[in-house]
Amino acid sequence: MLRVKPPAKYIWLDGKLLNWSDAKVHVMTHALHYGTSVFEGIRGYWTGENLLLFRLDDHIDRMFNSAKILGIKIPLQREEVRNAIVETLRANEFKEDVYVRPIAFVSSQTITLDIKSPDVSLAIIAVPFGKYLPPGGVRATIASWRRVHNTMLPVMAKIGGIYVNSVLARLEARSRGYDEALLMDAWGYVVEGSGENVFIARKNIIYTPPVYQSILEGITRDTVIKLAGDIGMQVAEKPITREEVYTADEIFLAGTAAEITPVIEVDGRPVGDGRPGPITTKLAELYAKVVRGRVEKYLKWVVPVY
Ligand code: PY5
Repeated sequence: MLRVKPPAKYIWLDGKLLNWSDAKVHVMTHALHYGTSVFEGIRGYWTGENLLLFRLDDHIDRMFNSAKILGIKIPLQREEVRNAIVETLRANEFKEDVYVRPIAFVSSQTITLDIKSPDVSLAIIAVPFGKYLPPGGVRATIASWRRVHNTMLPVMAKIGGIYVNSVLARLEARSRGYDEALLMDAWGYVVEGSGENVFIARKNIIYTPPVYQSILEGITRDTVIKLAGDIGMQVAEKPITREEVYTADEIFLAGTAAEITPVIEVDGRPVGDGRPGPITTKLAELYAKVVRGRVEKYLKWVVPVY
């Protein structure tokens, strides 16, 4: 058992704000055995005056879509989930950057696989959060585990069980001394990081795999595509080969946790000259401003907590 100081005061569980150490589930919980949960990861940025949640409604929409795909019913309406997230953050009185993790899970205490009319619990956890990947650049490796295909598991949904695929790839990368894994699909196209979408730049064009290549439809991915377009950069969605990765001018990972993080090496080969490139740097700087509500045009994407 963890005996360290809890990272936050309160966790929201099924309508109540509980003390961190009281937010528990039973060991017979269906989701613990079978991975039957849907979750989100949302960042909140502390500006010195307010806590701004980035693209909150898009995350809530994706969580409801994940639940629809899995076939479970989140016991609240969208608006109620939104209010519960804000309530949890206010109760914790955060005055720093945070990561919010809403999770709906099948809480039935049963051995059977059935989730026909399941009990579904909803928890909202929020913790102080800094950088997820080394901000100066990631050393990545192409994992031997392949990304699961959407004919096998619905990877467009953020379902707990699907993350075993990511955990294995990341474990492999870390155990071989790399910071992060890149995953190929069954056909050998590089499709994703373990918890990030992937972008490459070659000859001033930015490429990222299309949604039909069994990727999570990342909200940061969407942000990058829109920001790049708005500042006149060319972005194309197309399958990316391993050779294109090894010879890219720039590579970066995009995700809520990762934000925009440059990849500076893949499998011992430097990306470009081995330093973060100009396209990545420009996008990362713009992204950092946008999420902190410093760009008028994108204020629609931030939701103040206080
Ligand atoms: N692909 C995968 C497999 C992911 O897990 C994530 C997010 C993304 C892409 C990027 O999606 P988005 O931009 O919508 O966040 N990963 C989570 C995150 O919060 C969890 C990481 C441990 O970034």
